[in-house]
Order: sequence, then C-alpha cells, then structure tokens
Amino acid sequence: LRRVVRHCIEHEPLLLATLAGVAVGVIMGTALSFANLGPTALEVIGLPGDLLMRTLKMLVLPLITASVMAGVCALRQSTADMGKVARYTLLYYFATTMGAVVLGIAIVNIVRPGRGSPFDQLDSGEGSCHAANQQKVASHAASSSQHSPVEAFLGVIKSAFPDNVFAAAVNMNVLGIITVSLLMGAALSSMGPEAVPMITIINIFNDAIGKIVNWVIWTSPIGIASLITTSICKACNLVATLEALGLFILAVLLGLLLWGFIVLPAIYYATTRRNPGQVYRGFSQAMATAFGTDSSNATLPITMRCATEGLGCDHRIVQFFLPLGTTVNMNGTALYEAVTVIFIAQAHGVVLGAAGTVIVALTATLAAVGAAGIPSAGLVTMLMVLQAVDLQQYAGDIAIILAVDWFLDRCRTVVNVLGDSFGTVIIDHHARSWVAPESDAAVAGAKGH
Ligand code: DAS
Repeated sequence: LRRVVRHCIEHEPLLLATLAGVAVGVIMGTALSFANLGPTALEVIGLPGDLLMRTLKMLVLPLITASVMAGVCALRQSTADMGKVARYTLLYYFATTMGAVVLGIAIVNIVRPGRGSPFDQLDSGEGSCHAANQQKVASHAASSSQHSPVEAFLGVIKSAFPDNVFAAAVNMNVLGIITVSLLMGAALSSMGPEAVPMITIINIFNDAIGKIVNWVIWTSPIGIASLITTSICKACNLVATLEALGLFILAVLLGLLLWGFIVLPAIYYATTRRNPGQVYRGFSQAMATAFGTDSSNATLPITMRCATEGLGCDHRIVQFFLPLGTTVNMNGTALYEAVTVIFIAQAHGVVLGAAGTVIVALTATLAAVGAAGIPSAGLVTMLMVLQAVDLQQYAGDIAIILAVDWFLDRCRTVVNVLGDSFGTVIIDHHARSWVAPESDAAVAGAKGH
C-alpha cells in the first residue's frame, strides 16, 4: 500500500487528490447529515460542486462539436475505412448495453430483492421526506405516460436530427449536436485545400478546450467533495431506506461490479489479448470524476484526456468514439433500469413472465440509449420501462429509491464511463490496421494540449 501511495504521490497527484475529495465528501456528508442543515447552508457547502458541474457542462458542447468535427476530418483524411469504424462502434454499443441488461435481469431474479415488500416498510405518504421526491416523479410520470416505448425511441431518433441547430445547442440535445458535427466534419474533409484553414482552426479550438480541461481538472477534488457532501445531506431517511432497500442495493452493486470489473475486462482481453489493468490505471481519473460528478457528460472532457494522454489512443478514434459513446452507450444505466423495474414488480407481487422480461430487456436498452449523461437520468427514463410492462402505477416507488440514488447513480455512471473507455481502447486497438497512420505534424497538432 505504501508503494502504491508513493507512486500516486509521484505520478498521479491529481488522482490522489480526487480520491481524497471523495473520502472527505463521504465523511463530511455523514457527519453533517445529523446536523439537519438548512437549505442556505447546503447551498453554501454545495457551491464549489455546483461551480465544477457548471464549468464542465459549459465545456461539453464546444468540446463535442470540435472533437467530432476534428475526429471525422482526421479519420477521413487518413483514408480510413470510416464505415468499418462506425460498424464496429455501433456493434460494441449495442452488444455491451444488451449484455449488461441480461446480466442485470439474471441477478435480480437470483437475489430477488423485492421479497418482503420493502416499500411498505417506509413511510412515503404526505408529509414524509419522500413526499417532495414523489411530486418530482409524478410530474415525470405524467409526461412520460404520453409516450409508448416505441414513441420514446422514435423521439430519440428524431432528436438526432434537429430541425434547428441553435435550439439543439440551447437544449443540450447532445445527439443532435453530434449529428451536425459529424455531417460538418464529413463535408469539410471532402472539400479541397480551401477547407484546410477551417480544419486547422477547428483543431486549434479543440486544443484550446483541452487546455481549459487541464485547468478545471485540478479544481475537481474540491468540487467533488462538495457534491458528495450535499448529496448525502439531502438524502432522506438514509438509514431506514438503506435497511428496507439493502438487498436491492446489493443486487445493483453486484451487477455493476460484475459488468464493470469482470465482463468488460474479459471482453477487452478476448478482443485485444492485452492486460485490462492498464485500462483501469489509464482511466482512473475519469472513473473518480464520474463517481464525484455522477455525470458521464461532465466527465467526457476528462475521459477523452485519459484516452489520448493516459492510454495513447489515436485522437481520431477518441474524438469520433467517445462523444457518441458517452451519449448512447450507458451499460450501467441499462443494467440498473432492468434490475429496478423487476425489483418493483417483485415488491408488488407482479409476475412478469418470459414475455414481460423480454419487454423489460428491450425497453431498458432503449431507455439507456435515450438517457442523458446527467445526474439521475436513468431514474427518469426508467418510467418508460415501467410503463412498457404496465407498472406505471408504482412510479411512486422511484421517489423512495431517489433517497439512495445519489450513491447508486455514481456507481452506474462509473460503469457507463468504463463501458465507453474499454470500447475506445478496443476500437483503437483494431483501428490501427484500418486507419492509416497520421503524419507527425498532424499528430503534434492534435495533441498540442
Ligand atoms: N448519471 C448518468 C450518467 O451520467 C447515469 C444515470 O443516471 O443512469 O451516466
């Protein structure tokens, strides 16, 4: 342990500081949760965390736009077989998301956390501390009940083709921004020398964003400590909820651990014959940030930095794969939604049967694709899965699960980022035989930050 700490101090001071931020957050949050702090005190304690999230979110849109355009231009210019990269990318997304769902369904049917009707053990009526969350969930349930899963999926497809670019940017329609950037990058790279100045400007802009990420990343430990502290303080009836939902939490954590630390590295080793430990070491800062911010979108700038500077991945693959992966490839969320819906069915004595289980598998996959990489997104899109198996009348249970979602969301966000990280390194490993090596000048320019 002394050797590891000494290595971190010498080579990974930022990771050490981030992990210290997580530890401080948990300790302070636990201590202050007994102090019943008022909203103003929580606002003050949460300020560093709020500023960190705002800064990272501020970077997401320009980063995605510049990275995807630069990545497509660079790939196209290297006479890459773009279609092959895209096909393998989409195959990886679908296979890992569906695989995570199947694992989750197996675990929740083995552990059976819903037995003993856990929700009846908690007061969720008027005046209870869950009441505020009940209203939040009720409004989401009302809006989602107007859409069938098919309509919701069609909505995701339509959002990828925005009819107004500025509206897509203002509404943080990440899929829409990615589509526009892909098309623009493809158009620029298909033009002649007259487009070179524009592509150069995009690369410079991309490097500038990278420099800002480097500055912001050093403030993240303080922001992460603040975010975790306020999350724990805001959790209501933490002890009673942990007791009632203990088996559910165990099932979710077991599924995430198996997927993130057994299945994904096994897929990585099977497809590259390389040591998965390098991937965890290279992306450790991204994993710690994902846990601290519980937002894979906010973590994206750091995930990309880990991929290029930590693992030496080709920036052209990283710029193409990671922004899209962060948006549509959410293994942790897919597993979580399947586990939670079946848990709620079990808690109310509803037997889904084979057909119902298949519907959960399909809709949880779609819901995960549609979930944004922001805090608790998976809990909201889960309403679609509940509705698909006619369990929407139990949407109020989600309000109770919200009491522990500050922790479960962080865990599934880490697995979401891990799924994107392993995918990037696998595609990068194989793309080396598909993509012509870059000229030295281009490499130097792209890695300037
Ligand atoms: N917090 C989401 C993310 O950023 C995951 C989720 O809510 O399920 O990936």
